[in-house]
Amino acid sequence: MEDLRSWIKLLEDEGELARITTEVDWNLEIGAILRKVMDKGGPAILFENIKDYKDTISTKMFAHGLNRKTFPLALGKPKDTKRDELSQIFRDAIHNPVMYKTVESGPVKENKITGSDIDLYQFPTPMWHSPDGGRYMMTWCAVITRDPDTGEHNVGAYRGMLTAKDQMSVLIILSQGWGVHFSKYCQRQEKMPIAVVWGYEPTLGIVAGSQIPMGMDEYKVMGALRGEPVPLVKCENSEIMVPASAELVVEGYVDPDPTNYAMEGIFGEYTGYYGGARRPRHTLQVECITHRNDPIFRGSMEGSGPGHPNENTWIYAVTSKVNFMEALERAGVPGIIDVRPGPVCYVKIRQAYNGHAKQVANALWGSWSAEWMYKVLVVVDHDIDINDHRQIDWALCYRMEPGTHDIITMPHTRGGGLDLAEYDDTLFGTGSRGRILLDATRDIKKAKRDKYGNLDWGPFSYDLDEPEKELIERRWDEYGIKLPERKKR
Ligand SMILES: Cc1cc2nc3c(=O)[nH]c(=O)nc-3n(C[C@H](O)[C@H](O)[C@H](O)COP(=O)(O)O)c2cc1C
Ligand SMILES: [Mn+2]
Repeated sequence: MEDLRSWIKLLEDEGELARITTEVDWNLEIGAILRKVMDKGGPAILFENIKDYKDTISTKMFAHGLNRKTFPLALGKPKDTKRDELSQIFRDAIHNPVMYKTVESGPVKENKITGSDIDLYQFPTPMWHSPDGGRYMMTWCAVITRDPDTGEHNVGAYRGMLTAKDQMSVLIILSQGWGVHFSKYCQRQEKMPIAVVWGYEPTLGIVAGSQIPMGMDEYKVMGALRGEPVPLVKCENSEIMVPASAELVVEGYVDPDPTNYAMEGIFGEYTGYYGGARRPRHTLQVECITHRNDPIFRGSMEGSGPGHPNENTWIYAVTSKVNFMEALERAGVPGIIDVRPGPVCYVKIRQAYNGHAKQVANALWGSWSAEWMYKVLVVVDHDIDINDHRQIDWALCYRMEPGTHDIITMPHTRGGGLDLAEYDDTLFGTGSRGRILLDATRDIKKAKRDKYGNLDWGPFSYDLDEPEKELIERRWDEYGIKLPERKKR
């Protein structure tokens, strides 16, 4: 796929797109429509008739491009592709990056706006949720920065609120990709050049919204996901490279000087709350806009919660499993059988020694991907199915003893800057979150060992001995007991 337009066409051909041609209001109506569409598992949406956006540079907005059914399509796979297969594709891409290619020009250069002609209100940014501090233009976008030391790009999705025709206020968390770059520019006492991209084929959003190992250029992971290099063009005012057929690119800089701060927040976040307190924050000062003819804007409804997915829900389900598994592998923790990411993270191990579950926790909490993950960690033994909550509940009840070292808390670790359960202070660059390990593995000192010293988890009171099992099977018809057909769960 070469651009957003070919992605929209593919979705339409697959019956996964709705065009809204009746007029809708950017002020809360679009957000409300998307909330319902996402909750009910509806299609991607192209808003083609937006109030106040008839004679503007952009008149259309695309949203909800990634969902359960379309995520595999974005990776060139059939709709019913299994999640683990998608995770494997992502994992292969990280390990086999494909260098981008530089092209001289492209559709994104069809129009160029500078100086006093810059007007971000020409693009149909919704007011997403009523308590939001303003209109968030930066939602499903890709923020591009370059490491001033190595030149590597970072591509990340970060929120940004309209504060003027040529300015947005942003939330820079210093442990995120652009935050690491920003710290370096601050030390040099330089402004950080930045480009924000809206509207390209879907692998851009996937890499922007996923945790990719720090220092790895996301464009190269995109190349691997696409199976071909991403064609990039140079920005007008910086050395940053952007997709040549993107819909819209906003170029500018972030100035470390606090006199350029503007109010930012609150914003309806993925945690289900309005996160990131309203306060003065850094701003993106816009110097130049380039866009295609009749550009399609891209946005997303970020609020989410149990039963209320957003677009990142589908990305995280696939990509975070890779980081989770690799953190344990890199640390060399043996016996890892499976992991399941989510608000609560589960690890299934074949326990070999005392402290094995703590080794798992230490490896995860110290790893680079811990920023948003592994806050609540449950470790279970090899005989527990981590996809079956009855089994997990059983292990938590009968293999974990509260008041002992089965429960370990680790206060004030870095990370999770938008989690309102924690001590909120993104003012100092990132959050500070506590973490908990629920060690629901069997106490190895109490487990039985066979004559060779192997751990034996049984016997279980519900297991029958072989002679009796055999006896009643043989005589079953004689008893005349009718058993109900077992329904498949
Ligand atoms: C719509 C949207 C908004 C986001 N807003 C922010 C944000 O304001 N700040 C932030 O640090 N992460 C935000 N994220 C999460 C990051 O995109 C995610 O952590 C990603 O891994 C960042 O890339 P990086 O690892 O290169 O920093 C947002 C994600 C999405 C999809
Ligand atoms: Mn990154």
